[in-house]
Amino acid sequence: MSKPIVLYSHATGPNPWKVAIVLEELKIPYTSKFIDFADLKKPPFEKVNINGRVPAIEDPNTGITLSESGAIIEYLQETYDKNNTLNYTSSPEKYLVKQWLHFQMSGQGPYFGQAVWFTKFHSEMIKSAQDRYLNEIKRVLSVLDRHLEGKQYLVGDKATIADLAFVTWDTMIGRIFGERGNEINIEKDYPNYYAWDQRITARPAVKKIIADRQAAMASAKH
Ligand SMILES: N[C@@H](CCC(=O)N[C@@H](CS)C(=O)NCC(=O)O)C(=O)O
Repeated sequence: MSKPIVLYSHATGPNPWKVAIVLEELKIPYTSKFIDFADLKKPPFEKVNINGRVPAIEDPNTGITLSESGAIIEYLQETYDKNNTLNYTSSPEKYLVKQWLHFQMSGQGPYFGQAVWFTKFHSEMIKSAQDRYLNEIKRVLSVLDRHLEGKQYLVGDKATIADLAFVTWDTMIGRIFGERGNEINIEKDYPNYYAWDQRITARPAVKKIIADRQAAMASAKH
C-alpha cells in the first residue's frame, strides 16, 4: 500500500476536513498535521502553500504538494479511486460532478465563510452584512433543495466527491446562525436538502470524520 499522505489541517476550519472525508472514504493512509492559524501566513508553512491556508497535502507516493480543497479531492479521486466509486467516467455525469464541486467551492464555501466572519469575528457587528451572508446560506440551501427534488444524490445514483464536499460547511449552519437560529428551519424549509444531508452524514467515513473534527475542536479548546 501507499505511504501516508500528509494532510495539513486545522481543528476548526471546515476545508481540511473535506479532504479528510475523501481520504477516509477511499481508505488512503494519511497523517494530519494541525497548524495554528497564527503560523499559516509565514514560513515554513508558506513553502507548502504560498496562499497560507489549509488544507494542503504532500503525497510522498507521487511527489506532489497541493493546496485548494477542491483540487485536492479531485487529485485524490483521480489518483486513488481506480474504480471511480466517487465519480463517473461518463458524460455528462463527470462534468456535472465538476459543476457541483465548483459551486461548492465558489458558491457555498466563501459565502458561508463570510457569514462566519461577519457574525463572529468582524470588529463591528454590522446587521446588513450579516443579513447578506445569512440570506446567501438560505439561498444556497434552496438551490440544493430544488435540485435534489426526487433525487438521492447531486449527480446520478451514487455519492460523489461533489456530495461529500458540502458536508463540512453544512454541519456549521446551526452555529453560524447562533442566536438567530429561529430564522432557519432546515428540515421544514429544505426537506430534500435535509434528507440528502442525513444520507451523506450517515456514511461511516463521514461519521468518523465528523467525530474526529469534534474531538480536535474539543482538545483545541484546552
Ligand atoms: N479555497 C480554499 C480555502 C481555504 C481556507 O480558507 N482555509 C481556512 C481554514 S478552513 C484557513 O486556512 N483560514 C486561515 C486564514 O485565512 O488565515 C480551500 O478550499 O482550500
